[in-house]
Amino acid sequence: MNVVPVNEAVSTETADDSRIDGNLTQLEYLALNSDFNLSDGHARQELTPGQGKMVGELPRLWAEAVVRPVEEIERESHRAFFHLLGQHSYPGADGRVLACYSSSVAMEIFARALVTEADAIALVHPTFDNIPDILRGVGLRLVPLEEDVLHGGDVPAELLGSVGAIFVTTPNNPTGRVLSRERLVRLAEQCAEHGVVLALDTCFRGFDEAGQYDHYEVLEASGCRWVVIEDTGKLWPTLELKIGWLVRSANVGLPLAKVYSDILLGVSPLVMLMVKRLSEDAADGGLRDLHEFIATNRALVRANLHDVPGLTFVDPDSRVSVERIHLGDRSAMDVWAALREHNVYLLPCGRFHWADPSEGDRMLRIALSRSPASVDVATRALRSVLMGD
Ligand code: EGV
Repeated sequence: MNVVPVNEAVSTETADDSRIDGNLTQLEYLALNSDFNLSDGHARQELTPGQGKMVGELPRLWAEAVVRPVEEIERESHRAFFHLLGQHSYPGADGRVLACYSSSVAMEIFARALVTEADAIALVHPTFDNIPDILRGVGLRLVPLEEDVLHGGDVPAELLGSVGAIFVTTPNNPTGRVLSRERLVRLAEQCAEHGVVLALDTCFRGFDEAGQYDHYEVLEASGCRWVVIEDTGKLWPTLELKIGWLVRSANVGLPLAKVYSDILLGVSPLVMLMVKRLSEDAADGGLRDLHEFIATNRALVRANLHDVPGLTFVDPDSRVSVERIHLGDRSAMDVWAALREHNVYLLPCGRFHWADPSEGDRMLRIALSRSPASVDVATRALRSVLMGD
C-alpha cells in the first residue's frame, strides 16, 4: 500500500489513503471536522454550568480587560491558576512568568534560548512528537530518556554529562506517568550538580493530584537552573483560547525574555481574565467535577472494550485526559484506517515513540475530553471493528 503524505491526503481524499505518513498533529487535523473526533488532546466536551456562566459574562470581562492595567490582570490570572494546581511557591511576584499563546510557543522560546549555549538535550521517551520536533527544529541533538529509567532512580551520570538540559513531561502524554516528589528532588539535585537545565512540561497536571505537589518549592530549594511550562489548554473547552506559561529560575542564564520579545508582545488580557475566572470556578468544585468526568469517560471506554480478545489497557493508573489501548497483534494504522471509514478518529501511537516508532505501532490513544455520547459511539465502533462484526 502507498504511503501518502498527510497534506496530500487531506486535499485529495484519495481512495487509497489508509497509510498516512504524518506527524501526530497532522493526523489530528484529519479528525477536526468529525463528530467522533477522539484524536487530539484538547478539551471538546460541553461547558459545565459554571463555565457557561463565564461565557455569559464575556462582554463584562472584555470591558474590564480594556480599562485595567495588563500587569495587574496578568498577576491575578497566574495567581489563580498556579494556586489552583498547588504551585504555591511559583515566582509570580518578580517577572519570571511569561504568558504565551500556547505551551508549544513556550517550548519554542525555551528551545531557541537553550540552543544559544547547548547542542544536546535529553528528552523523556515516549512523549508527544511535537516536542522532539520543536527541539530538533532549532538544531538540538536529542538523547532519549526512557520513562522507566527516569522513574527508576538516579539518571545516569554519563547522560547528564552529555547534554545541556533535560526535558520531562509530567504527567506524561500519552502515558499519564507522574514524576513523584521524591524523584523530582533527586533529579533537580543531579541537574544542579551537573549544571544541566531542568525543563518540566506540566501541561496535564490539572488532571492528576499526584502532579500537584508544590514543584516550585522543590526546584527553588535545589538551586538548579530550571524552566517549567504550564498550560491552561487541556483543561477547559475554551475553543483554543488558552495560555502557556513559561516560568524560570532566577539563575537560569538563558535569553528567554529576549527570545520571547522576538515572538510576541503579550497574550490577550481577555484570555487572562477568562483563565482567572475558570480557575476560580475550578477551585470552587469544578476541578473535582472534571476529574469525575474524565474518570467516567475512562470507565466507559474500558467497559465498552473489556471483552475484546487481545486488547489491553496500558496505563491502568492514568488520570490524564487520554487513554491508551494495546491492540495485541493488530496494527494501529490498520485499525485507525478501518475506523476512519466510520468517521471515527483515534490516534495511532507510533510517533509518540520518537526514537523508535515501532514500539507504539500496536497502540491507539483515545481522547477523553469529549462528550460521553461521542466516547460511547466511538468505542462501540472500535469494538465492532476489532470483533470483525
Ligand atoms: C495532544 C498539538 C501542536 C497538540 C495536541 C496534543 N499541537 N502540535 N502544537 O496540542 O495530546 O493531542 O498535545
